[in-house]
Amino acid sequence: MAKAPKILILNGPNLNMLGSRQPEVYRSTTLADIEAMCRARARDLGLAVDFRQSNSEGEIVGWIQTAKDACAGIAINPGAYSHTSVAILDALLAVEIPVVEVHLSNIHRREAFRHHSYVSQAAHGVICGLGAKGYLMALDGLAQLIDEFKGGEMKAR
Ligand code: CA2
Repeated sequence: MAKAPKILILNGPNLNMLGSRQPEVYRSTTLADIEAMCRARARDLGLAVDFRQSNSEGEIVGWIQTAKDACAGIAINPGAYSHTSVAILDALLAVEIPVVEVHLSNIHRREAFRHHSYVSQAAHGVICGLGAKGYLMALDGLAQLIDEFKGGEMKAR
């Protein structure tokens, strides 16, 4: 049987704190809850999952670089690095696999500094404001994008 295509799900700084504070913005779901939801959805879609979180920009860049050969797609919630990191943008532009950006909150209804995301320039799709369900939608979208890439309907970028 063919190996399930692997999706790298990346979470940026402070997302390990989910569920502990600011439930009015991020609800009460923990990152472990989100991981369990993603694993269940990935199983249904015939995908494998590598779920990671880091507070370090360099570590996230390194993981993106290794995904180029190891993974079929990336779902990323870059956290605050969305609004600051050209390094993460450059790494994503170089991988040549589908990328979907996810935010739990609607960044466009929040402070002005959250309205711009560098990462969006490398993303095939962006989902925000739908809480943890956004991660499941990212997986659904990636499953479709991977098929389109395979069929040659879509170029990496
Ligand atoms: O809405 C999102 O998913 C964000 O990526 C979350 C980031 C924020 O900087 C982005 O602008 C939008 C922050 C994640 C930190 O989450 C915490 C959760 C509980 C307690 C402290 C931080």
